[in-house]
Amino acid sequence: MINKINTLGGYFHEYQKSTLDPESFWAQQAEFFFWRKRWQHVVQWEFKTPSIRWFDGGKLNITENIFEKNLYTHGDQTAIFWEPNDPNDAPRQYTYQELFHAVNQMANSLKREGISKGDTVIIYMPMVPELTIALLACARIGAIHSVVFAGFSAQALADRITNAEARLVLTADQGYRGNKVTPLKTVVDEALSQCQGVERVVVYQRAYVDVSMTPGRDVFWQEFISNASDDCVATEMDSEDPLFILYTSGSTGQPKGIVHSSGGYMVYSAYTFRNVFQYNNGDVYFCTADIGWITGHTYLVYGPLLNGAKIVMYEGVPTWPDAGRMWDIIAKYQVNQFYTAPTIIRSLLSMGNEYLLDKDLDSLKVIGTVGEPINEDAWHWVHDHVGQSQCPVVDTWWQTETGGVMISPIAGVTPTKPSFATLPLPGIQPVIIDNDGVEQTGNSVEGNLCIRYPWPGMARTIWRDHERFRQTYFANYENVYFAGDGVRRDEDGYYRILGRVDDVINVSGHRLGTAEIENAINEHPLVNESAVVGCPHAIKGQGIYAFVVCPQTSTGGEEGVKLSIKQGVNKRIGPIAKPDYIQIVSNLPKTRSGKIMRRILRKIAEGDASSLGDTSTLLDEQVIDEIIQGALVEV
Ligand code: 6R9
Repeated sequence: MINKINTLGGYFHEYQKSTLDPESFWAQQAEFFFWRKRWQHVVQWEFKTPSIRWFDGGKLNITENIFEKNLYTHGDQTAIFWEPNDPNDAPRQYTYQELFHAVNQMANSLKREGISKGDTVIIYMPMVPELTIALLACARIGAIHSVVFAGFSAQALADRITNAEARLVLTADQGYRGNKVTPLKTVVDEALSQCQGVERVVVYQRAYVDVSMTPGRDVFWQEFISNASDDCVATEMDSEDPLFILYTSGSTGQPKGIVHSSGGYMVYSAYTFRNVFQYNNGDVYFCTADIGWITGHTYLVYGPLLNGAKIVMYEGVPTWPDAGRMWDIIAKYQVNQFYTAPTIIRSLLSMGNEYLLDKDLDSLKVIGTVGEPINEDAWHWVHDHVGQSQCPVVDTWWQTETGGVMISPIAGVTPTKPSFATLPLPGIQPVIIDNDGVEQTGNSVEGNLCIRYPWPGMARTIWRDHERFRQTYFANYENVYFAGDGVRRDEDGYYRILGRVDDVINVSGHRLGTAEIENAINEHPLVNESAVVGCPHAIKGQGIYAFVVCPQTSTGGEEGVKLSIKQGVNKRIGPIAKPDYIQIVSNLPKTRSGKIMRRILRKIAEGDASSLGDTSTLLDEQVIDEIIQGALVEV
């Protein structure tokens, strides 16, 4: 079993060990896994190129560490409790043994199809157990999975299929989320009409509705796996072989295919899961994240399953059929650890406490949050009412790129402070650097959050674009990883994340690049140009505010144009990227050299026009007055 820290003294001791001698520290953690062949070097790295290699020379398969290593002790134990969208539908369960067979059967079917180590597979599925099976089946045979969140549009899916060079897509006929039905297969068909290379589409029948099936290309899941053996020897992987690609937004238009490794990611996801949540064998753990995001990868699938955990996987949305659904699920499965997002907490909070009445939440031991800063109100509400003041709340800071939690309390061990991610986990060395590249030492300082030394779970590259990887994370400041977040270290040495310092906005915990949204808006035939910034939003954390230059709004009037801009963004990216506010302006504030002054637009969208700062480099100051007068929020 993985080392678990139990006391604050123990934490400081482990932390010190991990910084004084990181190699011994991580080698010790890696000992708990089954390696076909032991590594030769714990870590080899330099952040210039960058080149990061963990457990080099080691051979393994992550699924052998989920299954073979543990089946004799907990093969009959539940791995997945699956809760359907509709509470009246039948739930499903898998033991580790059953999951193992299902994974093997799919793995063999993929092999039969000609998929092998190093091939990429796109997964565009709803939150059903088969989604987890799909990931693990890929991992079993060394295929690199790339999950695309099932809320993304056909165009966004096509972009990812093209970039990942996938030959095979796994999807479903439909997905259910609350009272909404998503026609996933139709979206896949549309995506495939816009990209090349996909030879096979496997369709899981969630709803058994009629879908169009292209002969020779499309096959139903049941048929695809029929007659495949449920016995499949795992493919041997090098530690540094890619396990998966997951796309995330950056500050420029194109999403980045973040690549994670097999060995390091395994060690890091399992170690952080056990420690942050203080998972004990037999506990029931519930993470509300969709597997389409990194949280679902690391803390619904890999971290928990590597620890032999019992997980609850929920198909639907937190407010369906009403705002008590989360509490019903916790009571039904007697959940011990509950990991969710501030936006979900805020939305449940806003619906009132009556949904908590008579719910049995006594099983809860730990509550975790992730995705964005948690405001104090939400923190106190979840702590007092959901956790009944008995559960530590762990505010976990991390990123798609970091692979696992970086700065977070260890539940019940680290004293918490509302809205603080508190202290770094062992092995993580945060540094704060100002915009001039000067490290801010000591406490009560603020600046850009960077990390000094590699950790096993960190991303290794951007798929097919290592130069962008270097530029984004390693070029701004020398010899550190640059996270893109601002941070404050308070007088106690506690870390408080302040939000992104680049052009990324965080809507309901989901990262969206402003450039990506602008590109989508600019595709509208009547739009000349646009600038998108974040604005405060009570539930989503940040909303999307678009300033749009659109000289001819005649057809359908201004409202008509706004509606069609929203539809365009929906089609290009997906519903999460739809602007909350669209302000039509005659011009954008620009510098003499033609740069849009986003700083000013941000202030206006934040309702803070009184402190615009220096506007002397503006080409035309009048445009600011016009924008302030037409602002859609109070300024
Ligand atoms: C895991 C995940 C990463 C960005 C990150 C930061 C924000 C995540 C946070 C947080 C404050 C927390 N973020 N956790 N901000 N407190 N506890 O969310 O990955 O989707 O890649 O987003 O989310 O801005 O840089 P990802």
